[in-house]
Amino acid sequence: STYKSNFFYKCSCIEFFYLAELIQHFISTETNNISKRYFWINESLTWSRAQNYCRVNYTDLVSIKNETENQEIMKNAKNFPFWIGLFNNPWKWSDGGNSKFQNWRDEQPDNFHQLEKCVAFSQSNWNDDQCSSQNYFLCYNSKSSILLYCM
Ligand SMILES: [Ca+2]
Repeated sequence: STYKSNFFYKCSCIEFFYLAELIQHFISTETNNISKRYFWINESLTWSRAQNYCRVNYTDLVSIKNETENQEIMKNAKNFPFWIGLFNNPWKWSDGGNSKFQNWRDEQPDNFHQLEKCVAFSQSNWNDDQCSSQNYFLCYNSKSSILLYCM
């Protein structure tokens, strides 16, 4: 007779998806976004169209929670300026993150003509800009690559 290991618990699809969700949640919250990947979008859109594009095709516009991410995002930029997920002074991140990290350019944000409610990365720091401006942008994807397999 063949030896059957019971190390592999045979679970139903529902259980499996639930388990995968839990693991994914753990990866994105407990670890330092190990699974976060950045995607440069070489298309000029308004801030809200860029946000929508990222939400449909990836997770969201990038959020920048610390200097490490700030550097990482700068490395992924192919052009400046580009939209990031910060908007609507008092500033909020599009993905709901509540990081206090900020990297404003000198004398910014200036909310020029009271019309600047969206934030673009320009060169090495940030500037508030009109949301209707068309900029390139950077999306991120936090989905981990957990293989779903069930019978
Ligand atoms: Ca400005």
